[in-house]
Amino acid sequence: MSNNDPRVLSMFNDEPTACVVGLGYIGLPTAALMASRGWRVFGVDTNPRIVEKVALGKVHIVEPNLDDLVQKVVSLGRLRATDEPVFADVFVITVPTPLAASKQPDCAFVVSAIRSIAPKLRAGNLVILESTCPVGTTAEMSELIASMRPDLCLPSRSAAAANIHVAYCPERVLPGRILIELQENDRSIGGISERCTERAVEFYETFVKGECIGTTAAVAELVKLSENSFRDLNIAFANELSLVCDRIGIDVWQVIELANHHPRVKILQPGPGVGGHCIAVDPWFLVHSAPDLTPLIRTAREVNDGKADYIYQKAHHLLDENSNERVACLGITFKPNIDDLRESPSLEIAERLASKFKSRVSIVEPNVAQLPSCLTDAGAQKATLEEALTSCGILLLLVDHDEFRKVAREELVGKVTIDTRGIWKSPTLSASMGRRSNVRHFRMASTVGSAAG
Ligand code: SAJ
Repeated sequence: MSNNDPRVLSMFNDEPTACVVGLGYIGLPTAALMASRGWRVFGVDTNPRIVEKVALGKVHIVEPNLDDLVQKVVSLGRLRATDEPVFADVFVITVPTPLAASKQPDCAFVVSAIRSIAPKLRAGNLVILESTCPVGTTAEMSELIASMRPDLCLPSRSAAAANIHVAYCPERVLPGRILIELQENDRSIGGISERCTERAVEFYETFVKGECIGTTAAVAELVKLSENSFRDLNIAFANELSLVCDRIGIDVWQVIELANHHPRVKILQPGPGVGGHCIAVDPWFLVHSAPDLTPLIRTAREVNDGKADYIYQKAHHLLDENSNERVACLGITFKPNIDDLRESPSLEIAERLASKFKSRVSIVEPNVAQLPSCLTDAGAQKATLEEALTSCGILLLLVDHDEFRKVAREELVGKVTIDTRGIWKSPTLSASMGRRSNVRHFRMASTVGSAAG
């Protein structure tokens, strides 16, 4: 059945309503998209500033085209922001599941979201959990609702008699492409019972163009953890390779580029570590579920975290060696061209340098209006790219923002650089054969992401 097909929506009722709990990076785009596809949506958040903003048709996150869509659906009255759940046909939970200091998953927000919707549930409702969770959480949430609402029948008690449907469907969208991927990506949709899966698949087919694939809740939970752990492992391989190349003085990007000419090899890119709220976090959920069986997944996390420390030590050494020079940290977000600082290894490196070297540290971050206080309190200064290129002898490239890619190589002459993303690297041998004398214009401090030339 095609997307936005009236027959699909009519499976719910004439004007189906949904309550999306958690208006963050996933919840707000999901709520806005659903509102544009025939749903009357209530977006719920416990943060009054977010509710206030969305109620005015504004957004609190940077994501292409989201501002226009939210403005449109709010002005049409299809999306309303509120601070507590209302009665609806479908409830979608999109709250964060952070990692506790002990590296254990913290599902407190999910539990409190479920507690907040439980009083509003009515027979026939569908409850969907999208937050990344340890395996078994969806079933536990079904049981939590059962304990709070003995008047309802939950599928974890009786699949046949259930009058509330509960399912898990992880989000898998990439920041920067969220509105596109929300519609186009395939979805793994796992109910507590077969009937729950069917209902949830019907729901997603109202706004997803990708394939909606039914499974069980536990499988869908593990699929999500596996996807992000797989990517973390692959990035860890690239990061480990970059350390080996640094020690023996070989350009890691040239190695990767050439290895990737093999038809069955696709090595990812090294960097200053892995950030974001997903890949840097989710593998620990798997490790937590079976610590004795997951040495590879744990080690990948440690390798990626260790890369940030390695870069910090390199920069520290350079600042010690060049005691009259200042360092510019270029980029502090967790990946390029976004404003998201969550779990950012670049921010961690900049913060450690700032606490040690104070005003010798400048920060260039075009996507963030105000530097976090951990940097300013330590004495680091915000600078424009031009200012940094003029006043800093050491350049620490941490994020491959478009602005940094455009820096002319002549601007780097005489600077000491650590290019953790390989954007200022020399051309590969084959590409540079005819112009090898042009390759080495500036002093590279490290082959961790730089060409020795
Ligand atoms: N990174 C590298 N080298 C690479 C690729 C990425 O160092 O070759 C780093 C990035 O710089 C960044 C981190 O990894 O610090 C994560 O970036 P990402 O682009 O790989 O992923 P996220 O965190 O933006 O989104 C991931 C995606 N998951 C997968 O690709 C398996 C996305 O599809 C998920 O929806 C998202 O996690 C999530 O919400 O779970």
